[in-house]
Amino acid sequence: MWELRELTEGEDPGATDVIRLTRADGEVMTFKPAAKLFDDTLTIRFSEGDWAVWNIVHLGGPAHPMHIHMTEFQMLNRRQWPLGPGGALPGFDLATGSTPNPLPVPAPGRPISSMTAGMKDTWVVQPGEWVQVLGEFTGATGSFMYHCHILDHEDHTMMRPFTVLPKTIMAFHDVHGGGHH
Ligand SMILES: [Cu+2]
Repeated sequence: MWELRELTEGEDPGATDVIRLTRADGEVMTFKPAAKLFDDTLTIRFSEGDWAVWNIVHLGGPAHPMHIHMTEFQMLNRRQWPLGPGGALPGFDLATGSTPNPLPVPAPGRPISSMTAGMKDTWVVQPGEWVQVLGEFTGATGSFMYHCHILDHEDHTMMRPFTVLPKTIMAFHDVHGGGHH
């Protein structure tokens, strides 16, 4: 499970671990992992009261019930790239951990049922899906987790921390965590 950061202007993406996506508005975004393992650097930091959209992108493998602690979320949309043989995502190269070319804008995915549309903290994310959920990080501060709810997955690197800081503390950090995770 990777936390992605968007490349800065002119930054060399290298040959491995490069994820290229096309947003619904046609803009191509290029990402590299900012963190992969539980003890890697903290990259997601909110100020209490922040609203944030989380983007969960599943590039192949089994379904994952993704669970985010601390607050509840509403699913904004769910899109789907078509899968190839064996459920693999064409366009994602396992050998380099990269999408050599930008993945196209995904098609509309599974419809959001009235049950799924309610406030939730866990969603089953299927391979090839790009899910966006919106949540308000209010009511508590501290360090929290998000993870896959399958214990074997959680114990094998599918768990990461994020923090919610009081506004007065957040003022000392110049990087703002919200908006693009
Ligand atoms: Cu999982």
